[in-house]
Amino acid sequence: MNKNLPMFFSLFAALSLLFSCKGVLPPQACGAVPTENQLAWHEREQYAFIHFTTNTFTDKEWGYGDEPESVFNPTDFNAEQWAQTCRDAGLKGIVLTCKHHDGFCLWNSAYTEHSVKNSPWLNGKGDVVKAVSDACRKYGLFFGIYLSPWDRNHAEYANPEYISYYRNQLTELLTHYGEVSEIWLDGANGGDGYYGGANEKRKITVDYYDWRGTIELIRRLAPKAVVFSDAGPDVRWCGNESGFAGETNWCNLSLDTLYPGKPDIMQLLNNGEENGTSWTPAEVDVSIRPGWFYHASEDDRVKSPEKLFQIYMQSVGRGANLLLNLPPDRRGLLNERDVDSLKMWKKRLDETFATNLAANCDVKADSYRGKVRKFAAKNATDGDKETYWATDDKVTVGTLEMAFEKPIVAKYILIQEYIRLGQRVKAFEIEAKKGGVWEKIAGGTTIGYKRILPLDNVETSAIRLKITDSKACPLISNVEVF
Ligand code: FUL
Repeated sequence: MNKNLPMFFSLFAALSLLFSCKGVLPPQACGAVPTENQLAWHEREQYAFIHFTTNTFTDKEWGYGDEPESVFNPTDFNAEQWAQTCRDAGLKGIVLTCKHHDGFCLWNSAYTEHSVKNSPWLNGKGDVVKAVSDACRKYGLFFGIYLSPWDRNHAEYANPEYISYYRNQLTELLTHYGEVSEIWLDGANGGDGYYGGANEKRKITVDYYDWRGTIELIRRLAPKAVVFSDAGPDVRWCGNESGFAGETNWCNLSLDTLYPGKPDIMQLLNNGEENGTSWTPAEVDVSIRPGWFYHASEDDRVKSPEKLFQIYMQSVGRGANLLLNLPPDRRGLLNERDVDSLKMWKKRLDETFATNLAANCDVKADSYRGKVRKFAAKNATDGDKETYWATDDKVTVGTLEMAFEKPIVAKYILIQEYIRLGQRVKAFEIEAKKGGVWEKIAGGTTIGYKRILPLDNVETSAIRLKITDSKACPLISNVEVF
């Protein structure tokens, strides 16, 4: 082969790319944008929370901190059953309560006696954190940690010494168990507790935890992790534990003007802020049972597959991530009832989103950026999340029309913005063509990373997405119809 050929080919490729873009520049970012870690977090979409500790054995939700270590004694502990169940249910990882408010540590921490090492389980040689992090790696799941800031066992809680204790434990967790992808900082601080025998109520000030210092430590020890708390910095709480993000859900939030007790803060967390200055997307944490921990009395109150599907639509379907809590029982296993419900939920998801009817459809837009292929309508249906349909700057409305070879019955539409350049869309409508006439069948406000809307089994030959308002030119990277 002529050795100059590869050079000709690359020159040709470069020229044709230049020609096809005709020097049209991509849009500039609009407002806050996600970091690489946040982008990776968005793609995880749904994963498990696991609440397991002495509470599982004392039948409580919040341990006081005085429970003897001897109560922790699962009879049939199997972290691989947890991981396999999660993987089979399409959950992408596990965030484990390594320490809940009672202060009991699921690993052998060098800094306390209140841990598995003083329990009868495996003669004090067991390590739940290791078992779970190993199982996660084996089943291709990410691993995350929950380390409760509030510690009702520790004598120094509310004193400066406790902050060093907390950071020492965080250091153990972030250095002994491989990569940690999410760190979950709980906001609960109920006041009373055992506190090394003091049995009293302790109050802390807003700046007690010095989160800035702790987050610096996290950044150093776990550079790929996202940090969740009520108000970020990387991921925010959605403002409720019932399983829904706002129908309007901005990933933006102004962290500098947030403070505990701010009026309407739950609503703010649920909706985000259109012009918020930080990229702080919402995570929806909800339990498959009424409680976060296992209680035999709740065995018949496991959420049904249908309820889980509804939660999925109100979390992932609204551009948030879903953190679904699965509490292992006293055997140390995910209970059969929970496993069955998860299986049926996964089946429902797989069946619902099995065939993307927009994959090979004929797609066109009323306008596209610089009239170059790189920003044309086809980029929204090409299955490549890095390409997108865009309009010219200043054009904040637009219509994307998908025509189907044969009439279809549409049940759902899934839309995604190219969030690398910021969240933009403020309002949109979905129309279907019926008997040659366009009819509005759905609509909404924000889209963000992902929006899924039901279309009520509409029979149609074409569907169009109308962006009716946007903060800047809309960038749509993906549209799918099911
Ligand atoms: C709350 C805690 O108080 C609950 O026990 C649970 O851990 C939940 C996820 O967060 O703030």
